[in-house]
Amino acid sequence: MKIYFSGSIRGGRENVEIYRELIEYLNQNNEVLTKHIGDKDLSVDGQTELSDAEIRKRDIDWMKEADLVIAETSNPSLGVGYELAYAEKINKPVLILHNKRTKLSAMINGTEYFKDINYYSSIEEARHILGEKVQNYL
Ligand code: 6IA
Repeated sequence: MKIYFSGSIRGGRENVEIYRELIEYLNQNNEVLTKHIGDKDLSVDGQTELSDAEIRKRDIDWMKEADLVIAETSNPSLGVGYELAYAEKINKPVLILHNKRTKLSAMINGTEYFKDINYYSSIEEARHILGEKVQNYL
């Protein structure tokens, strides 16, 4: 399956290690189109080869190509919120992972389209959830 993994970039990179581990796990049996989300060396403030408009277009094209969007929402991010709304707009299946330590935005939790919201407290638990659930989207 092609997976569009969504996680915070300019919203803050505190959870990059979690993104990296989840992407590595998903990539064993699937193709994660957005591996850069888990790249520790992604320089958030530095120069980029692509303009922001080009980044957005490439991301939207990847999302259209994907079978499933998986969003890690624990770190609030405008881009992740936008991607979730875009996925709803184009009717793309969405699985959400959210750390139990924080409360998910009412705008996401209160959207009926986002039915598959999963709370976890450890990386092992997050991996277990993915192991159980991703196959349901085949
Ligand atoms: O608002 P945020 O930056 O936290 O939004 C993060 C989300 O938007 C991610 O799920 C990405 O899919 C997308 N996104 C935001 N910035 C980029 C990016 N480079 N490359 C790919 N996807 C992105 C931005 C330049 C980088 C060097 C900071």
